[in-house]
Order: sequence, then C-alpha cells, then structure tokens
Amino acid sequence: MVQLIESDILTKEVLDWQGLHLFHFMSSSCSQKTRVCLNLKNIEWESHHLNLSAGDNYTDYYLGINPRGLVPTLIHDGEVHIESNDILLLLDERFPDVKLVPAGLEDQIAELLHHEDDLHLDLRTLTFRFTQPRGKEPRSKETLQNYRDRGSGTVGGEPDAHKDVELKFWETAARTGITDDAVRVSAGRFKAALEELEDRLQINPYLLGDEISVLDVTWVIYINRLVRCGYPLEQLHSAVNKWFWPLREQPKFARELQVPPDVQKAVEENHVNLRQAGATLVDVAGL
Ligand SMILES: N[C@@H](CCC(=O)N[C@@H](CS)C(=O)NCC(=O)O)C(=O)O
Repeated sequence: MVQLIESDILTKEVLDWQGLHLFHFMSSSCSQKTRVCLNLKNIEWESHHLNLSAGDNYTDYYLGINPRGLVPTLIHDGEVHIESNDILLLLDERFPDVKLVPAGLEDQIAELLHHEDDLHLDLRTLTFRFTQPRGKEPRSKETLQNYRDRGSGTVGGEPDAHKDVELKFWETAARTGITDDAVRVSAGRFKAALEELEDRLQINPYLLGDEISVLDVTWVIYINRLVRCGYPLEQLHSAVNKWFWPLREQPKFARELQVPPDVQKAVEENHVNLRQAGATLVDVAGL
C-alpha cells in the first residue's frame, strides 16, 4: 500500500481533513475505476476535481499532496493514499459492506492488478494517438519544469523514481510523437492481456468467478478506453465483448464514463481522418 508519510506531504492542511476526499479527473482511467468502486460500494466522498490537460496536477498545492503529480489521490481522515489499485484494496478493507475483493483471492487479485497497472503507460500511448488530437507537445516544457521542481519528490521518505518515468514519457512524446512502433508494442501487450481475459470468461461470468470484483471494474475501464481508440474488441475477443457491454452500461459505470459532446465530436472526426489516411489503430498495429 502506498500511504505517504508526513515528510512526503508539503501541503500540510490535508493532514487535518476528515472523511473521504478524492482528487481525480473526469476522464482519467485511474480516477474512473476508483469512482466506479466507490459507487458500487455506495460510499460517500468529497470531490476535488483537477483538469490534467490544464496542468492542475503540477501546481505547488497538488504536488505538495501527491509528489507523483498523478490522480487519483485519496485522503481518508488525514491519511494520504496514492496509487489507484492500492486505493481500491484499501477501500475494500475499510468499507466491507459490499465486497469487491472476494475472501481468499487477495493475493491473486493483488498480482492481477499489478499486471493491469503495468499496462498503464501503454493505455496512455494509445489514448494520445487515437482519441482526440492532443498536439505535438501534450505537456508543455513549462508544465514539465513545474513538475520537476515542485513537491517533496519523495514517497515513504525515499526519492521517488516514478517521477522520472513520467517525465520520460512526456519528453519522448514531445520529441518523437507517439510512434508506430510504440503503438505496435502497446497494442500487442493489450491483445495478449485480453486473450487471457477471454480464457477466463469462457468458464466464468466474471473475471474471477460468479461475482463482480475489482478486477472486472479495472478492466471495464481499460477496455472502454481501448474501444474509444478503435480497438476491434468484438472481432478479436467475443467473450470479453459480451461481458464488457452490459457492465459498461450499468449506471454506476456509465455515469463515470461520460464524455463531453465536444470531445466526442473531436474523437469521431479524428477517426474519420485516420480511416481516410489508413492510420487507424487497426491499420498501424496490424490487429
Ligand atoms: N499507477 C498510477 C497511475 C496514475 C496515473 O498515471 N494517472 C494519470 C491519469 S489516468 C495521471 O495522473 N496522469 C497525469 C497527466 O496526464 O498529466 C495509479 O494507478 O494511480
């Protein structure tokens, strides 16, 4: 579990906050899965919305709360928790009325969530190339300098290497764009992961058996994004497709996955242009 210690946190006021507070962004996948779990568990929480496109996550204030500058961050009675999957596991322990981590499956779930988290930058790679156009420099030099300079830079009192991984992603994106090679690698990883899900869903209605778990939530969110990128879900993974849509349409999921009409329009126009140019996700990745 990644719970920050006092020296990691420079925005000290949050240490006095009571109740449950979530820093999140409407269209961030990690925020979406956290909000869906909160909905499924009927937990009340206070919203602190950040706009990642506007660099709200790189202010002194927010980097003083989460030194990684990522969303989500959960604050529970003054404790600051980062890393969405750890947050989901923590919520399941502290609010057990609706269980999303079935008893006996804790270790297996932790491992499977770890694998899902490993694919996070692959999801970002595909998102930034195949949803709405993001421009040549998705995060400006000035924004990235703020990111470098601000916050404690530590997690658990130790210098945090995650920040360098993030900086490298944005700097590479600005230098080379999202390349065809990067797309092929990321799409290939997802295809392999979805083949494993397909096997699971041949024998069970949900990924880990007869009941919904956090693993279903996290994968619905990822797959929703892949579909938005033009991933051919129905053609490649029919059992996943059959499991995905009814869950995605449930109100506790659907309300967290809404897209503003102007963004939806931009995505659709982009897909038309990509089709005309023979440069869709299917074309580039050879799916
Ligand atoms: N492993 C982290 C990843 C968090 C993450 O990368 N969040 C993204 C949004 S989904 C973010 O904050 N991105 C920063 C940005 O786009 O500037 C977690 O699961 O919480």
